[in-house]
Amino acid sequence: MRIKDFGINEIFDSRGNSTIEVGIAVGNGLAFYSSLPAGKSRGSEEAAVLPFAAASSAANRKRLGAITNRDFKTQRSFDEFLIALDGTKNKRKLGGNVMLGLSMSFARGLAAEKREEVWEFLQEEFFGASGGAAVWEPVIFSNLVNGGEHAANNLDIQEYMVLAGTKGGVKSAVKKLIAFYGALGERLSSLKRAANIAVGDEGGYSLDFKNNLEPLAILADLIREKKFSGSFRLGMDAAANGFFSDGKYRFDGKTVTTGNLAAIYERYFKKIPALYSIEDPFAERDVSGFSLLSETLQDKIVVGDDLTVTNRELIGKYAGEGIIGGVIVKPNQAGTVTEAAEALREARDRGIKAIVSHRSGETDDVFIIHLAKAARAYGVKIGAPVRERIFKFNELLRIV
Ligand code: 2PG
Ligand code: MG
Repeated sequence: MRIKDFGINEIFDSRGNSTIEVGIAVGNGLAFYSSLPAGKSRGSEEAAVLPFAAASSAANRKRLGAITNRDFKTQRSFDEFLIALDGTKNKRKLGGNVMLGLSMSFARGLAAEKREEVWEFLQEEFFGASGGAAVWEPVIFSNLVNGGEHAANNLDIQEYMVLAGTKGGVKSAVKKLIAFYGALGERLSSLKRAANIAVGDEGGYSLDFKNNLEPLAILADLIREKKFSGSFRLGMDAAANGFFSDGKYRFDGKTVTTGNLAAIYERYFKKIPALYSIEDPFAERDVSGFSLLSETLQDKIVVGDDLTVTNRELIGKYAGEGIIGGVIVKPNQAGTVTEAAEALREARDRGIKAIVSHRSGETDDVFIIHLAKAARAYGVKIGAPVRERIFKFNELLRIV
């Protein structure tokens, strides 16, 4: 495919922050657009994000001019060209956001040229014709209580998620999640005597709690009462970079060590049998915590996010050491579609669970759902089933 022209526009994400939309024109009047989400709790090794002004500066447009009027036959060859053109480790020259926008738009263009859905094209390009399993029954990681950097409440833990299985169909899972979200709102407003409950960045409820355990206990009780135990489990994203400093954690108002925190999490898993996964339980630099906790968890998983930043080598390393049983894949941590696909392949080859994820600042772009389907990923992490988050749920309904 040959790119005739490209454009970078300023748009706004779900927090009202500036982000970019990147388009390519490929001739015959055809153009393809992609928009970029933004993280707030970020790993230090994520691909660089250039603000709109720098992304669309004359100097950057000049550098990017090299992609026009050149033939690229595959997604990989286009992405490798971008990576070489940028030439930095963290994509700070062209901007990881600019590169991923071009890369996603290029994938959309190649898929259209082949008259295929984006997921079909990605599957053939990166995951073998069938992508592995014949059916795809992703677990939906839906964040229903928000804390940490995503909310103004007193929770240190960033996300309390319901993990909804889709063996009975995506529609039935989404309907159950929506009903459960409503029931949870009513339960919280009666428990906390609050007529209005604030929501956080990903649509989950964000009022104050007694401690970091209380939301889990409330969720587990409600799952039992609603008789959803067969289809719902629970997960957390601690995003522990956010409450780590000087080698210690600030948790429930106390300063605790890595060992203390591991013991606290172990207690959570014992108390709440429905709890299945915990993401970034320790800061990305505190790898010892990950090994401490994974040793004690048997049929539960520790998931890497800020720890692994959608990087194939890091995923291979930590999966190889047995300290993660799952990994978050966010294309904008990596900066090209090819690198995100490689991260997914690495997870598959290492036998750990991959969960393709949104960011806390989102747009209406649904590319990640196609990537997840192409890879037959274990899960998709897409927020509460409301507001701007619903676009990803609706794309799942359409393509699964
Ligand atoms: C996370 C994400 C998404 P952010 O930590 O997993 O839920 O948050 O996009 O702010 O990094
Ligand atoms: Mg995370």
